[in-house]
Amino acid sequence: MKRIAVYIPVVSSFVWLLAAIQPANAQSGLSLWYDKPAVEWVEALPVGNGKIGGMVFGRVEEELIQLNESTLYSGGPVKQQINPDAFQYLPRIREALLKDQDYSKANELAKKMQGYFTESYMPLGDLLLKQSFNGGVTTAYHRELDIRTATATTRYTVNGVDYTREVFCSAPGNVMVIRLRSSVPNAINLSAGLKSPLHYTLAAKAGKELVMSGKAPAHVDPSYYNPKGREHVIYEDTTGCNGMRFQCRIRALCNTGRIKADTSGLRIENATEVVLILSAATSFNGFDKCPDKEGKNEEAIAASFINRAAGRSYTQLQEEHLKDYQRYFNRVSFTLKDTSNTNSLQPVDKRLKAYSEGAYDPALETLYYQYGRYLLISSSRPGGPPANLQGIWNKELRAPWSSNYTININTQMNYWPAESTNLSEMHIPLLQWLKGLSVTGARVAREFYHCNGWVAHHNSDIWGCANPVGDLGSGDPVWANWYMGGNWLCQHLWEHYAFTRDRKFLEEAYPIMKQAALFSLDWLVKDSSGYWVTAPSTSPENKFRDAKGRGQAVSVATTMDMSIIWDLFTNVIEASDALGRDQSFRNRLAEVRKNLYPMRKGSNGALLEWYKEFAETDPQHRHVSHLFGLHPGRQISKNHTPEFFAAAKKTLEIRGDAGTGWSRGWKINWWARLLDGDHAYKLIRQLLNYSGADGKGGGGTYPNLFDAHPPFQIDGNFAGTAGMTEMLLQSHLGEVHLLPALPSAWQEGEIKGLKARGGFTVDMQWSEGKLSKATITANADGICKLRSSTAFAVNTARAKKEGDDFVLPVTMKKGQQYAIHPL
Ligand code: FUC
Repeated sequence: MKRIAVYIPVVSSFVWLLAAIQPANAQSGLSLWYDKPAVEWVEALPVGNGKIGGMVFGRVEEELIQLNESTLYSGGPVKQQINPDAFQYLPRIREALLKDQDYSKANELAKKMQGYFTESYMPLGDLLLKQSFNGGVTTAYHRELDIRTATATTRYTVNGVDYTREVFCSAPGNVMVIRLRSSVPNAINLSAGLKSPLHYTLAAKAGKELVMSGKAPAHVDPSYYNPKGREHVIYEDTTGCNGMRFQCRIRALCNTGRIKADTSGLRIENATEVVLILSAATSFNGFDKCPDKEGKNEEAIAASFINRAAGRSYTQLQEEHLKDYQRYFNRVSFTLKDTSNTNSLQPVDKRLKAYSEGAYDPALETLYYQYGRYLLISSSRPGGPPANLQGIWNKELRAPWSSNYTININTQMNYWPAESTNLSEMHIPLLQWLKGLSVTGARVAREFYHCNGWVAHHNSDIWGCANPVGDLGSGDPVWANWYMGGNWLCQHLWEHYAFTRDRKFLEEAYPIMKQAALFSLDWLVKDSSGYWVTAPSTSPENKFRDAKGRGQAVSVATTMDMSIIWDLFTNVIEASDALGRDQSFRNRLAEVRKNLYPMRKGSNGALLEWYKEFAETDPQHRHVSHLFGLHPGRQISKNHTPEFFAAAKKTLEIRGDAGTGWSRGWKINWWARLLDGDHAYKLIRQLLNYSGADGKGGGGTYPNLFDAHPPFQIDGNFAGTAGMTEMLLQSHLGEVHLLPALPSAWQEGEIKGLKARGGFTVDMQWSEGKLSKATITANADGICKLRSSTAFAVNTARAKKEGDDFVLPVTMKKGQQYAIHPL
């Protein structure tokens, strides 16, 4: 008979225990804790090492850890020559747009220029841990994710025995480690099983290991694409490349008790402490290798990881993990004065709910901030693929939007906090992946458009899909036919250099940026007034009304296209200057840049999204693509383009504060760039709107603090962290602007370890809403132009008044540190 579990939470003693072991310099309150196990996936707690991802439910008798492996995708290398006729439509679409202004025709022609859809990110499977307690009642239940140690812990008491389960994913160890302990000897009776929604078989090894070997499908259709008369998950590809192999192994180690293994799983009896080590690997061998025929030996890889880890003690594995993780995590601390001091006595889901109803909880804001950094360290590690739409955490075979790379905003958004919050290394997977994308993108540029350079459209995957998707004509051009994915991603190459001043990196990145610029030079055409324009052109994923009132997507020179090209050319010009190469090419870009179709204001004072002042079909649309120049671009600013700065503000006022999770996240960044801290703060509250476990509360945040589009998308988490940083420090205009958008809600606080472009590290304190102390450290030689609304001095030099602010250029040498004294 099934008993009903009663969960009696334990709060205080555990919270104080944590406080006692806290490292001296770390921020406190960095734990997500709950008094009940997770029922829904968005209540489970994520752990990860960039390779293995786990969602820990914290259940008592039937623990579930849903598993992922970051390279496990359906499909294989992008197919070539999929639409060799596409280029023939380019002159026709241009004629329809530039001569006839026939947008319907342009839309139909755009469809003829599509390729196949991308592939999908796959779940690896489930780890099930069954423990029997002979019907005992559970008390003192507590589960948490401590983001200072990147460890998920579940504790409870049954029949007078205290049980503890700890889970972490070690990046240096390449494994997930689970330790189970009981307070009374020999009280652990456990079975561990693996299963997967993919094709798989199980085998037992050496009496203590369970091995799951499987195969990913050769193709999976996106969840939103369900043409009749065909399978949507296909395992056999008759045209050449079958899907990826994978393997997941789990081994049990214990000093006392007995372990048995067969194909039904591992069984452990009468143990006091059990350590389970889990490894996983796939045959993925790069974007251009068939993972079946030319795949890596996943079995050897998974075995080597588990063998290495099994040769170490739990303490050694834990130390190795902490040393690695904390090297990154501890670089930044962020505290806000919190006068309540009682919030952390509530579980996080209850706090979030109260917060979204208006409660004061600054520690939840700083927890959310650091959670974004935690998620990036856990989902994006050098050597692995970039974090996808769900980071690395996905349970669905046909995940929303294939859990791939949506590069018309979402993938870029994932990486906004990477440099500014001192996690530059975590940016590397994206930058590496771009190399492959530029190769597939060059093929697409040639095949689809007969252009030089490389191009990518709105969607991609681990295979570097670069073509417009849509299954040869079934995609809506409002998303499928957008040409700026590669150009925008190149901004990340430049930003990595801007923050790190790593010249060697820039030398390698420059050709990729240059090739994107070459595509753009070929892609631009002159309009009748002599401006360089893009045609066809879309503004993701919004439509305008044509003369007959019909919603249309395809037109000419959308503001986003022109802003992204302006940004790319500017970055290439600055890169060429920094490297001292390609003078004539950079001059050519500068010439073309002067004549790019300019930004314009509409009759309502807002920035125009399209070439003409069309009516919008959805004035509150979640995408506000035409504000690219405000953020993440640098074309619109208060001091350099005040007119467009005002127009951008008007645009956001009209768009409103609502939206999907990621849209709210972007708005934090925009309001920060508009130097309006209070409005940015309003959007933080919008982003931390409690969506509920079912997402019915709308855009915002799930009980496990994952971003809710809804459904779950990780981008909003990253945009939230980036946006809060942007409120405290900006450096995109050749200056280091301290506290540019401090909200009145954050009267007193401290942040340490932020990074600014130019290679600077910044620590700041403020009270009564004003800068009270700061230091700046140079990690490269250069001039640091400081800007603050508070008067300040560095040594004997006083900052000069400039507009509303005080500014002071400081010449710095690598390694030098200066104290900034507010006056
Ligand atoms: C774009 C957005 C959607 C969603 C999807 C992954 O299509 O418009 O809101 O974020 O990407």
